[in-house]
Amino acid sequence: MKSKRNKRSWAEPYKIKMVELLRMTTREERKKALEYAGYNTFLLKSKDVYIDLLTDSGTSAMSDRQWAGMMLGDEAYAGSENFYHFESAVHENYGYKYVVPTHQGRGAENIVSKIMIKPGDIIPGNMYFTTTRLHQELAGGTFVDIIIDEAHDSQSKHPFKGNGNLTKLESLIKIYGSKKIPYISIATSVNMAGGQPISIQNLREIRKLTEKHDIKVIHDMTRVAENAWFIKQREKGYQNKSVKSIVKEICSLTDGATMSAKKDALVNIGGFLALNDKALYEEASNMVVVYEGLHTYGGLAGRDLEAMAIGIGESVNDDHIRARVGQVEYLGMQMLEAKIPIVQPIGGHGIFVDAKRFLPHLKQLQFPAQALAAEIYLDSGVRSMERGIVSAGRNKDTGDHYFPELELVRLTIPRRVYTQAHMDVVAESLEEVFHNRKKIKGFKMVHEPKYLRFFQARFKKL
Ligand code: PM9
Repeated sequence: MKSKRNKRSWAEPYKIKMVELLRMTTREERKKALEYAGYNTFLLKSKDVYIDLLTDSGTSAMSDRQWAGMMLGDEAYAGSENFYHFESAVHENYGYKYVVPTHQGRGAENIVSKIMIKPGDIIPGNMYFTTTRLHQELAGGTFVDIIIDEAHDSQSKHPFKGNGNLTKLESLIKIYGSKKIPYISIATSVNMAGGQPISIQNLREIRKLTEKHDIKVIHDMTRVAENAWFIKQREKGYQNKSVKSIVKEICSLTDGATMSAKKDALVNIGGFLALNDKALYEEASNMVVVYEGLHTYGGLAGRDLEAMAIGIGESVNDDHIRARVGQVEYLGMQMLEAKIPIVQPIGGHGIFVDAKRFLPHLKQLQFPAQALAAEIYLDSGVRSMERGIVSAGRNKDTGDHYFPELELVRLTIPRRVYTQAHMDVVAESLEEVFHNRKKIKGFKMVHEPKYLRFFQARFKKL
């Protein structure tokens, strides 16, 4: 047996105080559940799911401190004590000057799009995200992808596949002029690319170029701490810096941010819009009363704001992030050992299976990732999510499907929820499905909602 003397595991910096019991199902029950759900994992009942890797959004386990904070909820309509704790947490950990709470990330996206985008505007960004792009479009804008080409290639091992391509950005500025570009939308840990980070160096270069043209940088900081961890691992000069200081440096290179606190910030509900510009903040804090609630609660209860304030602090702790990303890597390594095609490098919040390579016998319009997600659920009760042609939706002007290069199934790991043994079960299931892959049939879409179709679309087996 190989010696373990020099090995150090990523083990969790917490222990379990309370458990939630799960229901195990039979294959026959799962077959029926899939039919009921129109083969869309979003439409399954969670009681029918064994290991839920649909999303890392709002699915984290809160700490005892966060639960204790919930009991300190000051449920005043205006000026709740918890709002001020939350505001201080944003100042201390992210450094933005002003903040407006929202019920979740898309609430912030709605407000920032409404106050900054005019019809006809162009919003460059490092790969689209579903809700972000939709709000930009609803405000009259058009999103244009400026991420580096490597991000669209599941097998490229580029260490910073979230980087923006400066040449693409410069040419957009040349074509449209800076007056038509209200801001550039920069995500940390780019979700649709597989949870891939952007480097500080690239962010600095983007900052320099956009400053020259008086264009703002709005940061989608939903998974900023995971991005900071990869910077610490991969970028020269950052090995001895804390995740907290790297997070703050990232934020300092941007003018404002939208945040879905349901991810990195370890809460089940919550988000915010942060801004450095006072006039924009005034507009946002006025707009929030139309869509979310007063600017000191933004659609959240006082107790939610308190949990978010505490979660923000916990999220930038190095030990927390080491274990969080370590668990994702643990699952990814098992997939690689089994020769299952996944996006590489392994990302921060989940394993993204390349459905085009997994099911080469299916055409993209037969929805391979949707079919694969259904098959994984059928095999083991593990719920995952399609991140391919269904998620990409249709071009708002032509009505045609987008055909994204990446046709992926996302196995998203909730934070502080599952154990190493759960990860083993997931890997074993994927191996089994991979072994039987040739038998998997494609789908046709039989119900297609107008907005964000992946949430509610229904399918039939071909
Ligand atoms: N992301 C996710 O599962 C939940 C909804 S979409 C399936 O990945 C980014 C990068 C996100 C994100 C949500 C939002 C929206 C914005 N940016 O869900 O509205 O990953 O809190 O945030 C989801 P909310």
